[in-house]
Amino acid sequence: QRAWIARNCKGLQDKIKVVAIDLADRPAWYKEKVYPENKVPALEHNNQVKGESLDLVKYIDSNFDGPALLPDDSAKKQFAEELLAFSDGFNSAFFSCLRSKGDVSDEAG
Ligand SMILES: N[C@@H](CCC(=O)N[C@@H](CS)C(=O)NCC(=O)O)C(=O)O
Repeated sequence: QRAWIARNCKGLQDKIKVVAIDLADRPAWYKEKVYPENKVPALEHNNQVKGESLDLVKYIDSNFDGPALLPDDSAKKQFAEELLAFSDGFNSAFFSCLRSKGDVSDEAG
């Protein structure tokens, strides 16, 4: 979703086509021909396929037209990186709690 939001915020709806993948029923071609990691999101650009949503947000910001998503000021940029890293860690912990079958109250806290 964050890569999709980055694409939309930059107004790239006509330049980056979204192909929805049903994770419960992944098509074989996705792993075989597009992204061997078989995860979403992935972006094909200039005959190369890249993954990792946070990297894609930065890649889209740097390699496509549209309003800048990150500030120019280096201190603000560093703070933005910290926020992104924090939200990434938070998301990972949160989803690991959702998938866990045991008591996750400590981890969730
Ligand atoms: N760190 C990766 C995580 C990618 C990821 O785990 N995507 C999930 C959907 S949100 C996925 O494709 N899951 C399928 C699987 O793990 O097999 C990113 O941020 O892009």
